Amino acid sequence: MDLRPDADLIVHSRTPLNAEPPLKRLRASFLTAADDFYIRTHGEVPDISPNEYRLSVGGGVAKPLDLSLDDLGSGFPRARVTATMQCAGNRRADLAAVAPVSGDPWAPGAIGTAEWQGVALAEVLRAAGLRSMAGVHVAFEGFDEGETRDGWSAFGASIPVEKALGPEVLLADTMNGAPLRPVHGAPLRLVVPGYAGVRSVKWLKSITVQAEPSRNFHQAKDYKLFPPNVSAKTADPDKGMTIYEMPLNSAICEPADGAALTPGPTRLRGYAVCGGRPIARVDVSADGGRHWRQAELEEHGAGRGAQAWAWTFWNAVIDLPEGPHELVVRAVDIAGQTQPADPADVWNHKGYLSAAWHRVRVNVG
Ligand SMILES: Nc1nc2c(c(=O)[nH]1)N[C@H]1C(S)=C(S)[C@@H](COP(=O)(O)O)O[C@H]1N2
Ligand SMILES: [Mo]
Repeated sequence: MDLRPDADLIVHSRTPLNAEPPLKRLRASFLTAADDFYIRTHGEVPDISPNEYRLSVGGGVAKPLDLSLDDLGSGFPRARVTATMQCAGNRRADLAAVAPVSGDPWAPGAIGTAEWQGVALAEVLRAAGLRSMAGVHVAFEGFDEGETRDGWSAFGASIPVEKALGPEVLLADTMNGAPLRPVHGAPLRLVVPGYAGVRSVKWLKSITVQAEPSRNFHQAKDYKLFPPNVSAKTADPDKGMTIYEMPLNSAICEPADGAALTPGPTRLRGYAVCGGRPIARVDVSADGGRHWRQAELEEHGAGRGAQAWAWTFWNAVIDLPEGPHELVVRAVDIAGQTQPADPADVWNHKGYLSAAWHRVRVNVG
């Protein structure tokens, strides 16, 4: 199988393959290079022959479809979106430092941004004669299977129809102008900008319009947010909040945690992201959050306002005297909402949506 060389990613697990880039490389380019894009899989990467590939569209539609890649290419207009993909477990390591959580201890690298191209999901749903709109869900299944707490099952997820009809939601076949790599979902994956990566089903096999959210393990039993007083033993999956939209978040990518620096002006670089809402401001501190100053927000392509689906890159220069320093970042969105100061305030036993101020300790000497 054509697995990409991943020797230079930080590998959390080999089977299934879960890996993230070092933060310095993540920050190297606004559109994340394929070699630097995090990989999150729940089973084995399926081997799919493009010639035999079929996507089925069924359920509550007037005209069920069975589409080849050629059908998709010739029957629908091309669409594109620049969007950030982020795992619901991004930055989980910060929550694991508060108290034990389940899942891989991702640093802030379970995130990446690409220009995705393909066809709009809405166009395909319309061609299939989507019947009902209100309260309907669009469910997806992938060709991959894996081990879950409930046994062996295919990967699946769903999104509410209102989101599914958004022009930003794509059935994508390319990433930054190149064909999707097998690990990222070739030949066709869903891309749901603003939502947790888990909803962007890779190796897309079927689309089903239905009255309820998917009953697939990953939708119905996993990727739920629980209050801090609920444990793995007491959690009732039906009572957890299904994770769709991602919260406001930010991270310092440079300097690295634990870096040894020389005294003087030091440039901090990082990202800020908010599932759909523009970033209004990024604050940085060199003293653990007692004093703040504003970072410069970098413009890319069409400008920040046009890129609510993509992250915002920021940088700031701070004069650091000798000694240990705690560098901190927090972002503010256009509603004036900001991030919690302390990971303990958002701790949950599954370690999802870790979005407290990001802190990096450096030594200047
Ligand atoms: N079919 C399938 N789709 C999937 C997954 C998977 O294991 N199987 N993982 C999901 C999760 S949890 C995330 S975060 C993203 C990761 O996409 P990437 O590996 O391309 O970065 O894919 C999502 N789509
Ligand atoms: Mo994920």
